[in-house]
Amino acid sequence: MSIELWTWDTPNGRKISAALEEMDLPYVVKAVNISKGEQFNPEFLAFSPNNRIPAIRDASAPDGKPITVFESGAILIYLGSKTGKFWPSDLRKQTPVLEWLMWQMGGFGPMPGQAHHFLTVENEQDRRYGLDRYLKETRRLYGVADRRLAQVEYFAGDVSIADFAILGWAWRHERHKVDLAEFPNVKRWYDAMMARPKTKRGYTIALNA
Ligand SMILES: N[C@@H](CCC(=O)N[C@@H](CS)C(=O)NCC(=O)O)C(=O)O
Repeated sequence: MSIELWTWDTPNGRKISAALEEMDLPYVVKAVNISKGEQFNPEFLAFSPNNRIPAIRDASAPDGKPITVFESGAILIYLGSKTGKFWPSDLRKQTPVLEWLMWQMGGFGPMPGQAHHFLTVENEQDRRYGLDRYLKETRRLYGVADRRLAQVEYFAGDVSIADFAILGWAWRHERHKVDLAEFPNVKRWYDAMMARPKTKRGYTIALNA
């Protein structure tokens, strides 16, 4: 049975379409137009109480019963646990996946997300401090990623759900004014991830129709 992916064409949304493709899980897209406020519809809020995409509805969890999951990090862990793919069960291998997934959820998402917000503020005085702060913090995070990827091919060694999470935001590097040429290890990783046919499908499938 197909998983329902409630989503929109955004970095957090793309994380999950790419993961579903990579895990060969059948899914149907349920578009939630966040620019029209559809994330506040009671039907969506009933299982995504923070009024944010993405969220999923899986009619058949591993125990055979239906389940819903919101928050992209939780969804990635759920899907990895369900399939046994990109989410190692061995604690030593799982720990770096969790570290880099949490690094994304806590920083490499919220910081560029704030930069995107301040880029839209028209009043220069209102914009300057926030934009400067979040662009700087975003660049710092790219530096952290670049140093990590100088040591390992993918964030946790092998391709994992952490890569799917981080890729969602790296996909918007132009929007937050980052030139990947300045972060050559990130660029090498980004190009390798985007060359994966299933990931590519996750980034091209329509999420807004
Ligand atoms: N921590 C959440 C963040 C989700 C999030 O911020 N989603 C945005 C789109 S990328 C959203 O739904 N925004 C709607 C709103 O702000 O009302 C996750 O990773 O799932």
